[in-house]
Amino acid sequence: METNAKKPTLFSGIKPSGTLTLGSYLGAISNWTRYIDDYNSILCIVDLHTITVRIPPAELRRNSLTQLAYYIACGIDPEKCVLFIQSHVPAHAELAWVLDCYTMFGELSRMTQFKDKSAKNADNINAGLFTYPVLMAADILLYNTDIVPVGDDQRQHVEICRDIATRFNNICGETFRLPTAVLPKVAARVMSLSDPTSKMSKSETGDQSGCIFLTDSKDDIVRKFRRAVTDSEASVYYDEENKKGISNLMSIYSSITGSSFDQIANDFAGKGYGDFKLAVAEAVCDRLMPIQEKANALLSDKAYLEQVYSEGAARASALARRTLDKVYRKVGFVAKPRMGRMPEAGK
Ligand code: AQP
Repeated sequence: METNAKKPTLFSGIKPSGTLTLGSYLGAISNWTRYIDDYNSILCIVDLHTITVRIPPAELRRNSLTQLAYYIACGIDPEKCVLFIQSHVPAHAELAWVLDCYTMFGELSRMTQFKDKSAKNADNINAGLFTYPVLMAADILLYNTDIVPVGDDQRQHVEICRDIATRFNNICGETFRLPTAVLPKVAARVMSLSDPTSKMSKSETGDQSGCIFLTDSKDDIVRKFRRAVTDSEASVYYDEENKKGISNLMSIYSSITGSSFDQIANDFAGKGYGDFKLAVAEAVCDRLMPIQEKANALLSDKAYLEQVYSEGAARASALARRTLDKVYRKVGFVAKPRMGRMPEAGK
């Protein structure tokens, strides 16, 4: 896909830290597909971010390719966007270093995700976990991004990206466009079905009964929704404070079917929670089963996936290089010699 100067730019990505969840799908991926025709869409598998938490190498490789197949199966057409794997474009890590020098220790210390992940990984509070938002700022700023469609948990990271960009622009002169986070109207934070006070997360290793994975079988999906934690009132209406479980199920159902909360309450008036849970499960299965089938077919065609991520990396590299060169000039680095003019090794 050639980028079109008249269209605004969208950037987003997901860590291949596990199997994609209904949260990743409703909070991010399904939103990307809404914008793909009207934006230059730069979509990424952010593997560099993933190693802030320990993950076996074979698992990371497998997750990355599976995620690519699922992006495409969910409707991310590689002909309509730039689709690539983050580590294939070195400009991300290069810009992150420069931006590290324009980011304050104090502002990184306030990041909610850093505090959460540090608490969960007390034996591995590494510097990458701390500077994660700077790499994310580099991801976004490299492409002159206008919008970043993300779930609610990533809103703070887009805000710090704006702060870093503003600081750099003030010190070095106008360089970066300021991006805006775009959150879905419903299901911006899909909660665990077994504990509706905590977010549905793909790297949750403990009790997985609250998490719908995009690879789950129909039976597993129905079983998980049947067991979803709710209240004892048995009346379907939206109340995020007092009926967290039901409100979460209503958000999921609304996001998939397009029905408003009032409509749902109306449709299920006088029916028990059992009927509603089953309806949500069916809506989710109807959406996910064709995606799974398509993803499995794609995963058996490794050559095609390689072609997609290779072309994506070439396009992303060309776009990112322009911004990185500009940044290097602004901070005062001597222009890089052309490779052809470099002396041969040993001379
Ligand atoms: N439960 C969710 N509800 C709504 N949106 C969600 N997202 C993730 N979970 C939900 C959105 O999907 C994208 C995924 O980003 P990520 O994987 O890079 O990071 P994350 O937000 O930390 O996602 P996870 O699943 O919780 O990953 P782990 O467990 O590895 O930390 C983002 O746009 C996110 O908002």
